[in-house]
Amino acid sequence: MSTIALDQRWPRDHYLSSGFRLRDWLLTTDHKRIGWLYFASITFFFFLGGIAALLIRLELITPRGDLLSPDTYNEMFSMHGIIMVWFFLIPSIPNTLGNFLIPLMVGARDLAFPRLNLLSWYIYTIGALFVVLTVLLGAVDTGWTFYTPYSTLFTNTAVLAAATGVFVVGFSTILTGINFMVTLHKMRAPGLTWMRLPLFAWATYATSLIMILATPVLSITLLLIAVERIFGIGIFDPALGGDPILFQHLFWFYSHPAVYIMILPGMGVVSELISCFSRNRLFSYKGMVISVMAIALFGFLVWGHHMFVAGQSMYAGIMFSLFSFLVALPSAIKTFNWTATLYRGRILLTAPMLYAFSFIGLFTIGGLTGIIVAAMTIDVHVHDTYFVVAHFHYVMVGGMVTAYLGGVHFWWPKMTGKMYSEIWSKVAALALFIGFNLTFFPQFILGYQGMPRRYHEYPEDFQLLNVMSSLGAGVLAIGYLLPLVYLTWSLFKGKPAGANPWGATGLEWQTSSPPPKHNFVQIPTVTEPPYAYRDQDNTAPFG
Ligand code: HEM
Ligand SMILES: [Cu+2]
Repeated sequence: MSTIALDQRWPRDHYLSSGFRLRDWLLTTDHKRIGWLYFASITFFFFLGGIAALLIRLELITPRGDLLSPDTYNEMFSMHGIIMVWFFLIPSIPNTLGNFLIPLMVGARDLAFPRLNLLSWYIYTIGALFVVLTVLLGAVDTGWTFYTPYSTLFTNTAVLAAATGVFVVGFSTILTGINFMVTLHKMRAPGLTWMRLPLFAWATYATSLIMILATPVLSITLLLIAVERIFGIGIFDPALGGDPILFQHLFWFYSHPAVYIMILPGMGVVSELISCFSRNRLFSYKGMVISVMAIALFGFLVWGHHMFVAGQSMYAGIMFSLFSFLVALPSAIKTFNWTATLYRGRILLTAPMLYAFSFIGLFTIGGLTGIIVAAMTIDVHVHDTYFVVAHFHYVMVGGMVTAYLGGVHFWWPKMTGKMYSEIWSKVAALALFIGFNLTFFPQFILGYQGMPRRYHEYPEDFQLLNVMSSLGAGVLAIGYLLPLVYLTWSLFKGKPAGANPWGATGLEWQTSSPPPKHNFVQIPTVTEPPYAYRDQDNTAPFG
């Protein structure tokens, strides 16, 4: 183990030490503390959604519906999807890591609108808690997509309450997007040109664009459900002159771009990790920036690939299929560029790097199967089967969640000033990779063989693959619980990290760990391109 004479001292004054009372936290406008507030609430919702997932997998161990009643099963997968998509996947990386890092990365003392930032957290938390309370009011059984006419005409569950919660959380998303956007435009340190911005910041920028442009469409769609349910005005109900397919158009016009709200920040995180731990400049920085922006823009053109079997015209289907193939191009460019960065790099197998490797592998499988379902003729067979379930879990969990954990480990020393356990973190990363594949790979086969999604019973022939999947879910759960334990442990017992334990580039590493309350005593001036890793960095200390 090599060590260099880095400043390992604990800073005397830092953002965590300035005020310990509850009101110092609940009324804080410090972006770093708000990052922690999000961290706490998002982690809470993640485990809540996880419990629902485990119940689903427990039910599916046997072909009979013996654990949950059919209605309870429907409510379980709806709660799982609603919590995970709206309250975990969409806000997680931007609101935790983004909040913490963006001002540090651009050399600013805070986000552009610190109080708006705090307000966004309150809106998010209250909206999400509200939905969780609807479970007590009789739950929701529409799935996370709220498809009409089921949601407006047939179900007697708490659709309106849940939709209200998601509607409210949307404001938090929009405000956060505006905050990042203005910060990135207006508050970059001298010399930090757009082409010197870290890729995580670029990814946050592209994500903010989608947040601001797409979220209002979702909000209006949810309002229309309320209008139809409460006033009986025919918007989606054909009997009243409405159009049931209209809902799907509006919903996916938001929700397809929303999947890029989830994955783009993950790509940003992985770019930082790959570059740092292969001690190499990121291959084709400009190509990465262009492809991030291209993904964000093309993402708006492909919503109809969710509706190949919903009765849209063949010509519309052909165009949506074509555009979907096109989105895969910039995604592939990014994957090739990460690989090219690794090539001839000096690869250091830290826990964050293991997560980055997992990301590349799993996201590639998710992306390639995305192309398979984007081919209209195949989608007719696999639509609404477990094949689609496997596809989106490979991108969302294999992609986004893995990148999130990689990022949390990478920046943990910066956020807390402490190092975590080297061994346990690697064990967790490995458990996650194995558990994940065991859970979701069998689902590709199940779906391809014809097992539909959202059923709580199935033919006996499907049992073996379902048992594998449920076993995997158990391993996966361990992979998520472990970090909770050793990261918390590190808060109290971890070794001091020092300002820059990874020898990484980037302004955030020029502050002490944890950073001072206002980030920078003197605003830094940037003179170098990003990722200027050089040979001498090869001797950086790794615990
Ligand atoms: C290469 C890029 C991608 C392509 C071409 C693609 C294509 C598709 C297609 C055609 C479907 C509809 C399948 C069906 O319902 O029959 C689908 C479903 C889905 N995809 Fe992707 N996808 C891509 C990337 C992603 C990413 C990056 C995410 C998330 C981070 C994602 C999340 C989803 C979700 C959530 C669904 C299912 C929604 C539902 O019905 O509940 N996809 N994808
Ligand atoms: Cu889509």
